[in-house]
Amino acid sequence: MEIPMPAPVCLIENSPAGELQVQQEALQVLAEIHQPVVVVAIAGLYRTGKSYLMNKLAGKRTGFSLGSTIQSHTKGIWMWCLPHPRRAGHTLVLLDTEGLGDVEKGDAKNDTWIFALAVLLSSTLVYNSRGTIDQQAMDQLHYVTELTERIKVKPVGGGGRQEGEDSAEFVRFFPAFVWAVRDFMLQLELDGREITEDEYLENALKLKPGSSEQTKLYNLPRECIRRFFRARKCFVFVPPTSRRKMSRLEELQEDELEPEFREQVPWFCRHVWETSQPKTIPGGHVVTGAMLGNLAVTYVDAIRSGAVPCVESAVLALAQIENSAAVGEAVAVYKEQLGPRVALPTETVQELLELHAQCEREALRTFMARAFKDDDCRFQGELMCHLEEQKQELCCRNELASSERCTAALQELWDELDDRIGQGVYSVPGGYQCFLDDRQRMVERYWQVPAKGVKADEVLQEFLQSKEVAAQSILQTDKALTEKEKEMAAERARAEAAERERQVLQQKEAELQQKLKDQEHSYQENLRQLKEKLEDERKKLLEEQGKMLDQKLKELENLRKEGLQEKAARMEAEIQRLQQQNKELQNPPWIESALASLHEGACLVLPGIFGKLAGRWS
Ligand SMILES: Nc1nc2c(ncn2[C@@H]2O[C@H](COP(=O)(O)OP(=O)(O)O)[C@@H](O)[C@H]2O)c(=O)[nH]1
Ligand SMILES: [Mg+2]
Repeated sequence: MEIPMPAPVCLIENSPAGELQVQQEALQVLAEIHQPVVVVAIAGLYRTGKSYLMNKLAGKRTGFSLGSTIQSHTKGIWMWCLPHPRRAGHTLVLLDTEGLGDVEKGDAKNDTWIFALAVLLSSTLVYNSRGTIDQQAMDQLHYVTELTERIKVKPVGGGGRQEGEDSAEFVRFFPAFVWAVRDFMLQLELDGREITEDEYLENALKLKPGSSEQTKLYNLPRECIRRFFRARKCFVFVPPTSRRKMSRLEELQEDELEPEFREQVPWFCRHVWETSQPKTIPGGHVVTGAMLGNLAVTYVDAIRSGAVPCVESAVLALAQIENSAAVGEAVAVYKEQLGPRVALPTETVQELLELHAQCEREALRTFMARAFKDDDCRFQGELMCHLEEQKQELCCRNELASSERCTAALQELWDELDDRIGQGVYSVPGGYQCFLDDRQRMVERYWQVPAKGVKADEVLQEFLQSKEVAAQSILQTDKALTEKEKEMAAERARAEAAERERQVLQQKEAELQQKLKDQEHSYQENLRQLKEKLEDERKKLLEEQGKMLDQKLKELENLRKEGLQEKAARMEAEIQRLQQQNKELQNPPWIESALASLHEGACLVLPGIFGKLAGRWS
């Protein structure tokens, strides 16, 4: 799928009046993107070459407009969606922040929010600065230290969480961090030894021992970056051209750029394209373009209402939207699957139920792939209900098709007898027996009509019953029979009718039993797929926890190396808490409760399982 997006649009406006607003045009673009998105955001002071670098990531010469152009620009977050250059089936979403720290462009009080939103919405965050990573560059990163007040993980009243407990979880869902240092003129050296860019960054992030106010201030941004961002990377760039030509940068040909710069840019782009992950929410569910739009709306709504955006609440809100859409999509898949396969009437109910089961399995699979955090199985229950309705309707249609075919066949066969009745063929002595023989032949021919479906017996019974008056009249006028014989013949006719009736009832009862039994199959399929999904979710969580644990262990080691015992002790406590959580993940209570919820819901929708399972569960 190619998104026709020739130029970036504003996603979140930071108006001069100090209001944040998600832009409809951008939302419409996102709503059409059903692929997973890899979201790369860039932040940093204005006029540090961010937009220029983002255009490189887009693989375009122009796009995000550069600060040097006269046109006035909306502050906020700009967005450009492109087919991902390295990941088939993914969309690359570039988010450029406009005007961070630019007081001339209006109110700067929302800048920290813009930065927080860039963090919340991206899977890779590029922090862009100029010169060297010095104290000034660190001071400008106050945006990072302020994140603890700008992002909440758990909703308020989330059960007495301790100070710092929330930010300890940032690393679970924060983007990868890339520091781009522009106009870097120094040698990459440390104590006379050549170092890599990453070593340069890590060295700049070293903490100082001690507890003076000054040391605390020095350490804070460094600590935050180390604690919040698991993957860190650094790229340095020389100035792209001479100062004289800088304002015409966009117009310059490649070969007019500084050769070293021309080498550095592709390294950076390659890294971002190849290592940036699809955006996920906590729990590991992958975010599509449409979901990204909803997330932006949820976060901005929270900020506008004066609250601090909360990740778990946003995930829950998103889950409502997605799960509801997943029900719709699953029902559509059911119909789509059924459409070409179904040829009504089917020979037996069994055949129809098997067809239903196949389509149901696919529908459930679709639902499971899209839904998440349906902890109480409300949406799965809803789907179950819809599919049960679909099945009922399918059965009705099947019966109707069968009835119509059988009635038509009988009518056609009967026409012949009707003609003969009209011609008085049976109004002779011995005519009744003759009629019975003809009728018997007609019934035999009826049995040979193919594909009559499930209503064959019932329709025949009703049909013969409707013709009984005519039969009795032939019987009564048959002069070859005595009164006594007529009585006996009438009695036989009644007995035969009763026997047919009994058989039809028996058949109906058997079908009913079969349908109920089929609900048990339906439930088992629901249960099987839910179990699979829950297990999958558990594994994803374990994986997420594992990565978090790795990061914290690494950080612990660093802290010990740097001789920061107190901080190391705190990190150890965090690690212990994580390990405890990991243990609980061996057999998490939410699995049990989700399965119980499913059963509860199923009992309401599928009475067929009720009798069987009630005893087992209560
Ligand atoms: N010195 C320098 N200027 C740059 C660099 N990249 C772009 N510029 C110029 O800096 C100005 C601002 O660039 P822009 O990308 O709009 O910066 P932004 O405000 O951070 O998005 C423009 O005139 C660019 O041509 C760079 O690496 N070094
Ligand atoms: Mg810009």
